[in-house]
Amino acid sequence: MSILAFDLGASSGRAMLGRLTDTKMEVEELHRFGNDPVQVGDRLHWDILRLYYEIKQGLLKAKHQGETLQSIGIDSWAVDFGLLNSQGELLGNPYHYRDSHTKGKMEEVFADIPAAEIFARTGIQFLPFNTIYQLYALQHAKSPLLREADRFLMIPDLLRYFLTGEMHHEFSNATTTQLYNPKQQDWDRELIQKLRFPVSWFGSIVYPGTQVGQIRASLRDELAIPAIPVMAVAEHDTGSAVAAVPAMNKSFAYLSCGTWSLMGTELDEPVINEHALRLNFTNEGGIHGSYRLLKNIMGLWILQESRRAWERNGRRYEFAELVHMAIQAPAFTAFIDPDDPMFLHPGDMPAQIRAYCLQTGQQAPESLGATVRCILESLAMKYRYTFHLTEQLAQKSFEGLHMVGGGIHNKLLCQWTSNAIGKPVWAGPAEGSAIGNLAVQWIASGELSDIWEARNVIRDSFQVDTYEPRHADEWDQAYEHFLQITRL
Ligand code: LRH
Repeated sequence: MSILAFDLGASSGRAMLGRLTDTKMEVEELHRFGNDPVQVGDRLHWDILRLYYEIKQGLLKAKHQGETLQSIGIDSWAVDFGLLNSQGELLGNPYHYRDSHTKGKMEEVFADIPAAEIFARTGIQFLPFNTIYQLYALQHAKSPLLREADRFLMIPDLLRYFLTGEMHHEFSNATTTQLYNPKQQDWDRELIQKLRFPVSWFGSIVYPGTQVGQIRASLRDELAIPAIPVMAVAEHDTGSAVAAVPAMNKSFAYLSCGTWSLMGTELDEPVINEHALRLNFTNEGGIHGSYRLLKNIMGLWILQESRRAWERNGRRYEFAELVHMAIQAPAFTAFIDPDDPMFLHPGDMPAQIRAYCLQTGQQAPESLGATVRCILESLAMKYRYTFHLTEQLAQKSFEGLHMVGGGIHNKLLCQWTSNAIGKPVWAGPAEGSAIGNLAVQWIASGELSDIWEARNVIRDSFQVDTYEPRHADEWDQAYEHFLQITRL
């Protein structure tokens, strides 16, 4: 028997088939597909029906390969959602969290409800695109969607609903809305009411590892497949990625490295205090009641978006080529703060980087190599900064850093991260989210006893590369310069 994980990222998705032997996990990529957002006029949307189509393709490929699926689970990026009418039909195409309609909305909400109160209730970091501000933006724009809407489902909840016909809210993703209260272990209905969002949209919450339906009859007929159980996993991809961190003990730091870089640690309880509020750390729900104390760092998005800009100008570069150019460029000539809001929305990233450098009195990178070098060095520096903040907040000292996710294919970034933090980096597995998704399904079926057995098996099954720090003095000096430039 095998199981299937659908892992949907902000630029691509995949269907990964998992098999468990006595001691090892085996993962096979059955289907991979693009997930390109679609700009329509001023709005940026996800192509949700295409994603559902690709999920069906994954199911068909499993069938054609003769697999008997024990269960399936879906994880995706957080914060985004669909609205459904009273007949259970999707209203419109979900907005992309990088759509500009949330600009300035967070501050408008604070005028009504102070940030400190929102944080005390939810423990979630302030990102302008959190679900709470997206809903507020729709309300503010008097969107007709809100008049018609009867239910609200996060992206994996929505796709799961398409598959099963059942509506549930999965816990890990629900926490990212900034409308969930970890103390009450439920939606914060008071907060929802204060914002005048309909409380009836927010139904009961299910936890990772719960069976939440099976493939509905119409889809079974359409694809000629049997009734496969559908499981709630850590449906927030970062939750699944952290479940797959091959840590040896409870005290570990991780960096989930993809379009976003998510850095932090796993704890039994959320850290909701003034310090966490000031540093803008988050407490996202994880598996088996754990919380991820972490911070979002803009991540490889800046490089992906730069590459798109260069492609628009006529040439598509492979990431390996860009990394090679970065190695040839001189070291530490310009820094950016990757988390400056000017890098959040789609646009001409190389031009934005030049503008940032000029504004901060630096020489702007002109060549591709210098631009890529600036991005990767700045990311490594921001990792160092965030690593220290995580240690402070968690009151722990970490021996090194686990890196998981597709970003670890960028070996230069792994090495520079190790150089920057002055500690070893253990990089792997690259398919963290899919593996964490599979692991939760195996724990639910009893084939793995718990997350620690799962992490041991993951460590034995997948490649993990160690990077030791190099050139410590140069990186220390450059870090001081980075702090001055970015005023962190
Ligand atoms: C990473 C991620 C991250 C969220 C962002 C919207 O894919 O889920 O954890 O903050 O997307």
